[in-house]
Parts: sequence; structure tokens; C-alpha cells
Amino acid sequence: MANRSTKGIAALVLTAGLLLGTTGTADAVTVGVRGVFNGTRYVWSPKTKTITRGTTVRWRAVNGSHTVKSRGTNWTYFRNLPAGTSVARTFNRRGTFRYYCTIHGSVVNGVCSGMCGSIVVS
Ligand SMILES: [Cu+2]
Repeated sequence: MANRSTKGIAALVLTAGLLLGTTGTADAVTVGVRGVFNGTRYVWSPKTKTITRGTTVRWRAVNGSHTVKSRGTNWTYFRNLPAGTSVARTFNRRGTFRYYCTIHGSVVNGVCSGMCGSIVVS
């Protein structure tokens, strides 16, 4: 039956595409940002991370428990980040996406103090 074989070929092409997709194309990139204690205070490391569109950022609470809260007007995001856990988000738009930990950072009049970070998507 022609219809069935067409679907079969489509499934094979899709499967092949998925397999090839795992071999390191740009849309499969994940980078890490770690919540760590630097001997004095908690910080995001690296504080600023530059990535390309389609990259996934995974925040991990290596030391202590944190939150990831967006600031600025170009995105909205909030996740709890208990010690030892991680959260991930894929960035598909260009721009600078600022965030901070609400436990170890604060924003007053648009100025972030403490555990602040940013993702720069080029
Ligand atoms: Cu924190």
C-alpha cells in the first residue's frame, strides 16, 4: 500500500535525522553555570556566560541552595534551585538576559547586588 510505505520512509528519515542530531550540532549544546561559594559569598560561575542562539543553559546549585530569577524586561523566569539540583532553559533569542538569586542577591533601582549573573546570547 503506497500510503503505508510513504509513512515508513518518512519514519526512517525522521529516525535518521534524530540520530544525526545527537552528533554535536549547534542546537544540542548545553553549557553550565554553577552556584558556588567563593570563600566569601555565593556567586554564579561564570558570572557572565556568552552563548549562541539555541544553546541550553543549565544552572546547578553546587554549594548552597539558590533561586534563578530573571530581571529586566526582556524575559520572565523563576526557578527554585535546592542544593545539588539543576534547572535548564534554552535561549533562542539574541540579547542579554540578566538574573539573580533572590536568597543571596537583591535588585534596588535596577542595580543588582550579590549573586547576580547574565546570559549573553549572540
Ligand atoms: Cu543563592
